[in-house]
Amino acid sequence: MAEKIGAQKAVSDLSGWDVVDGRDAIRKVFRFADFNEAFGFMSRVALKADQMDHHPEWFNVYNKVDVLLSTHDADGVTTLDLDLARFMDGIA
Ligand code: HBI
Repeated sequence: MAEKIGAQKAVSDLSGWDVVDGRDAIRKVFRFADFNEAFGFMSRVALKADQMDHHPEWFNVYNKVDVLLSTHDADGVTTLDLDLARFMDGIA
C-alpha cells in the first residue's frame, strides 16, 4: 500500500491543485484548446493510470477535464495520487 500523505501535503507539493471539501482528495481543472487536445490528454493519462493500476475520477466537457484524485483503497490521498498528478501536470 502506498504511503498516505493527505490532501493538504499533496497540494503544497503541487501547483494548481486544490483540496476537496469533505473528502481527502485533490482536484484540478485542466483546460485545453479544444476537445481533441482534451481527449488526447485523457488518453495518455488513461494509459499511465492503467499501468499504475491507479485511476482518476474525472469529468470532461469539450475542452475541460475536471480531475479528482484520491486512493480509494486508502480512503485518502497517497503518493500514488501525487505521482499521477505530477504526470498530468507534465503532459498538460
Ligand atoms: N484507483 N484512485 C484509485 N484508488 C484505488 O484505490 C484504486 C484505483 N484503481 C485500481 C485499484 N485501486 C485496485 O487496486 C483495486 O482496488 C480495484
